[in-house]
Amino acid sequence: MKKSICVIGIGYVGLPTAAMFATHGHQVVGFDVNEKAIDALNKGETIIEEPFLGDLVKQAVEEKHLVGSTECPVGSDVYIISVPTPINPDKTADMKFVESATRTITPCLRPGAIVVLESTSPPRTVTDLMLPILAESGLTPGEDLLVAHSPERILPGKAIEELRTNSRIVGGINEKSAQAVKEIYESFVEGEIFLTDSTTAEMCKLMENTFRDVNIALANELAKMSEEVGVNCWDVIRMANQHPRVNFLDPGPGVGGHCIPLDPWFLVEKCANAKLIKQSRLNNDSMPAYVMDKLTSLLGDIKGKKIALFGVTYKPNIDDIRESPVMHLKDLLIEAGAEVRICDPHAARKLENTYDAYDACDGADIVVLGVSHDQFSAIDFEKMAEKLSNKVVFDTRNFWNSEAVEKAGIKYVLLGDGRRA
Ligand code: SAJ
Repeated sequence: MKKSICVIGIGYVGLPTAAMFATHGHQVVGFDVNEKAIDALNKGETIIEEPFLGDLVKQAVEEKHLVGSTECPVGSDVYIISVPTPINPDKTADMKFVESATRTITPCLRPGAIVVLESTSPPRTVTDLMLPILAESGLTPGEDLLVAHSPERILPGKAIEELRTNSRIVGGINEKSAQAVKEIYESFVEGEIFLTDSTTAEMCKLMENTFRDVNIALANELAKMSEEVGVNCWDVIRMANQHPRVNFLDPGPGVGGHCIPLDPWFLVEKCANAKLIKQSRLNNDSMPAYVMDKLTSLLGDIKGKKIALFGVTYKPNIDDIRESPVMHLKDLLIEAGAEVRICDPHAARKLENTYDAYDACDGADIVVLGVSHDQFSAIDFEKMAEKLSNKVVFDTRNFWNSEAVEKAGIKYVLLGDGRRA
């Protein structure tokens, strides 16, 4: 049945979600305090690089099923909160956006309203933070006000596909709430929808990202240990992964994005037993400094060195630089007095100074591959070699073919390869 839906926060998750509901039979308002995002939305445009999102938003806006607004509509059937949940400098969750979104919608609620929290949040956010505020509406949660947490779990770069095909968790404050929210998402979710309580749903989401973080920490530790004992971690991973019950992730210069580097801290804050989780976070956060140390041992004093930095987004083939470990590495290099030339075809729009691949290499002392964007597979290493003043490449992702690099007369150094260190 057609519903009026208000999506609060039209960022990386809210906008795809709003567009999906709007193209699947519902009337949607995208509400945000960011006027730029709302203006763009009402022109049918997007300020986010995400495959298929632009066309979907354009279609929804042209069909008048999606409008942007800086004011929260009164009396919508459904309110979906998808605002950021950043962390404070002391690594506790900063819940001010969830709190203010909840306060904003409370006076707009009418009997029968449904409220869904999609933002990744610490355990007990729905019960302890949201419900007391929502109850100020005078409605009775679980009866004439249905509330649930249904965490977003889409992979940036594959958001539209995953919104449709992933399974979904709906954690209601009671069964009636969970069932009602399930029926709404069924309009586009093809995966299975699991019903549970809100705190279990919060834990599921946090532990999914924590699982990934802990496993990446293990891969990063393997990379460091491999350099200590003189083996190539990438060989170890390739062969160990042949074991039917082993599946190593990839080491790299650290873990970025707006989710995985943050979410495990929400557990550390709430649970004294989250010890492995905390250590894994620290391991992953140590990677930019570790890469910096490797560069220092390759180049000597970093001061005055020219570094060509290929790829600064938090992962390949997207434009998102939030919490990017390579941006952190860039800051460390600049602090140490290096001149850093960034080449990043995806982030170029967001950064002031970026260079074409070969201009970045002009006179450079080293090329650092930070992120393996597809475009970098087409690099002509002969042409690169002509530009470099010191012919060295440091690959943090095992992306470039060592033979092709070395054939061009460039020394190839690989993170986690103790045979070359
Ligand atoms: N990374 C590695 N090694 C790997 C895999 C990833 O170093 O083997 C790094 C990436 O380079 C990147 C970071 O981890 O810096 C995170 O990238 P990602 O692709 O693992 O995850 P995100 O942050 O883009 O999306 C995650 C997803 N969660 C899981 O896969 C469990 C996604 O499904 C969630 O919806 C999203 O977080 C979120 O919004 O919470």
